[in-house]
Amino acid sequence: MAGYRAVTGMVKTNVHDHHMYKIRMGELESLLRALGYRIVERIIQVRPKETVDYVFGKGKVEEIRERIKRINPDVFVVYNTLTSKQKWNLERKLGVEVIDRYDVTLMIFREAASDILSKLQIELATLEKAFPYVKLSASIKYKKMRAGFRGGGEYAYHKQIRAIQKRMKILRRKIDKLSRQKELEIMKRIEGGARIAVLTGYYNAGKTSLFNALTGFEKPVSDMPFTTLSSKYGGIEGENTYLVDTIGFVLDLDPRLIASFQLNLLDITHSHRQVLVVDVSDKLDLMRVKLAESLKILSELGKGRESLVIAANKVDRLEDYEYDAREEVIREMLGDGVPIIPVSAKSGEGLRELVRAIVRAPELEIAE
Ligand SMILES: Nc1nc2c(ncn2[C@@H]2O[C@H](COP(=O)(O)OP(=O)(O)OP(=O)(O)O)[C@@H](O)[C@H]2O)c(=O)[nH]1
Ligand SMILES: [Mg+2]
Repeated sequence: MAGYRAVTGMVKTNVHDHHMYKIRMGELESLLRALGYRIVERIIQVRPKETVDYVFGKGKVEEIRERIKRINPDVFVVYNTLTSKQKWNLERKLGVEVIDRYDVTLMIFREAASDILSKLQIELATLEKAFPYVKLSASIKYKKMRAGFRGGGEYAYHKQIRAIQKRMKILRRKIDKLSRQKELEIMKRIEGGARIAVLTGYYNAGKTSLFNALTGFEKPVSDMPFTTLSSKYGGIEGENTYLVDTIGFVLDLDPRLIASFQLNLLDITHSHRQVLVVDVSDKLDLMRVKLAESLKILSELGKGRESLVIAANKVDRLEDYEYDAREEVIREMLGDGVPIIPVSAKSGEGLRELVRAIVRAPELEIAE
């Protein structure tokens, strides 16, 4: 995909937001760059509400059309989540493929998937996302055909829809079976008396790097987003604790993605301790949003602060005073009682303290 050009766009509905939208857009653009796209233009409209037909307002769509015509990109990527109707209308109006943030995430997942389970989940998520759009476009085409010649289109339309439905059903069944197996394995480990500590956090935070440093494994680590899709398990030497490396989060995570990757989140649900890996070398604002969203996801999965440990990773990239400023922000957001351990998976700094915080018995915490 190298050399492909993308224009990005966003309808910003919060008129008071003068800064955060740039950070969010920047994150989307770095995902696109990881896929090999060059960002050639960014179009923002400030509008209290998205429009039902085009997301953007009518006048703005005309302006976008002119700009797209001049730039001639390969794709127009919209930050906002698009309905099938909005995607269809925009594509007709602009004459270019239009995708949203969720599509971009799925594209990256597809590139990263190497195991069977991840591949099945991505195929299902992609089909579920595409299905309403396929239905809409097929029905529009079918209606047009019927107006012209009657018949013909209907058969092909139903056949295509049925084929997709059948495939989704097969995928769901396979994933269900694997989920049950996985849940049994998790329960077996717990019943064996092991304590489960899960490494969680944003993609590229350094979860796998820490996992490797603590377990002695050599699982793949890279700058590419979502290097890890399915969980990895390993013991911490000398401790009755299983460490689990999990799939990363992404900003404004789509609920459909969470639903499709439920299985991967089972590890968090069943864990005794959650180690939230925070990349403290991120810009302060970005770190703050990521942390807030991570805490929200963890609490939605039923995990509170009492079992949380913060691994403030990549301290090797910071001066001491820079780290202190970040720790202060984290402390402000979490309140007292949650251990914040400065670590570097790269230099090994703080790893011993991290292990101590991970294996500490919950009874002791209450007494402290
Ligand atoms: N400087 C520095 N770089 C680090 C550190 N830990 C991880 N990295 C780098 O950060 C990038 C991401 O590391 P990973 O361990 O793959 O991150 P992850 O959280 O597992 O990412 P996903 O699997 O994509 O969710 C890699 O380029 C690592 O080399 C650290 O302590 N210091
Ligand atoms: Mg990883």
